[in-house]
Amino acid sequence: MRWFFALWLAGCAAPATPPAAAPPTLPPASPVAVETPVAAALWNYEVVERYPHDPKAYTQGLWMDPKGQMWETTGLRKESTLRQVDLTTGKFKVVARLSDKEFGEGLAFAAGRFFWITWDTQVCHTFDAHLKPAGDFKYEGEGWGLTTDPAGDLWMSNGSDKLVLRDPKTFAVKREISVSRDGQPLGYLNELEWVEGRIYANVYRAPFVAVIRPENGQVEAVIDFTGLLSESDAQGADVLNGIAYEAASKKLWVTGKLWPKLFQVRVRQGP
Ligand SMILES: [Ca+2]
Repeated sequence: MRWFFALWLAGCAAPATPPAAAPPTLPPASPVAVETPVAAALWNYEVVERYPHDPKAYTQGLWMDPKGQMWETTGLRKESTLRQVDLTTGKFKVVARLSDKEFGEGLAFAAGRFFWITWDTQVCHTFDAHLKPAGDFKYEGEGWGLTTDPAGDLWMSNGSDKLVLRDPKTFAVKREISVSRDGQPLGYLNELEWVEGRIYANVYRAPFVAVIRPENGQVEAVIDFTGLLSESDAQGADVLNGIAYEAASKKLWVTGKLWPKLFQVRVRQGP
C-alpha cells in the first residue's frame, strides 16, 4: 500500500494546472509527400539516316511540322535566323531574322503561331502560319529552349534546372518544375522536345539528352550521343543542340551547333 499512498501524495502535490490539451490528431502521412528519386538509366542510340546540315548554322531550335517540313532557328548576334530546311538536301530558306542586338534561341509552334525566344533580351517573337510577325511577348530571365506539349502549352528552359510551362495565348507561367537527376538538380537544360509524354532536353556542353518526366521533373534516362559525329565531321563543330520529333511517324532527329550533319536516330532503352 505504501507505493499507492506515495503516488496519491504525489498526485495531490502536483500544482493545480489545467489539464494539457489532448495532442491534435495528425493526418496520416501523405505517401506522395516526398518522392524517392529514380536512378536515371543510360540509354543509347542508333543512326537511322544521315542528312547534310548547314555547317554555319548555330542551331538553337529544331522543329518538324506534321507535314514533314523541318524548321530551325539559329543564334549569335547579327546571325539569328528562322529557317525552312529541306531535310534531305540540307538547303534552307531564311524566312525571318532578328535585329542585330538579339540572339536567337529555341523555337516551337503552338496555337497557330511560331514562337521564337531570345537568349538575353527577354522577348519572344511570334509569327503566324504564313510567317507574318504576329506580336511579341516579354518574359523575365534568359530564354534557351522551347517546345510544345499535346495540350498546346509551351515548355521553356532558361539554362538552369528549371522548366516553366507557359500559356501560348499570354505567355504567362502556369507551372514550374525543377529537373533532377538521381536526386540532384540537373542544370544547363537547353533545346527541348516533347517526345511521347516526356521532355527531351539537351544538356548544354554535354553529349547528353535528358529524358524528363514533366509531372515531377525527374530524369528517367540520359541518352548518350557520344560518337554521333565522325571525327572528321566534328572538326569545327560545336555542341550537340537541336532535337525534333514527329509524333505520327515517331521519327526523331538531332543535330548540333555548326554541325555539318543532321541525324535521324532511334533511341535504344539500354546501354
Ligand atoms: Ca525542338
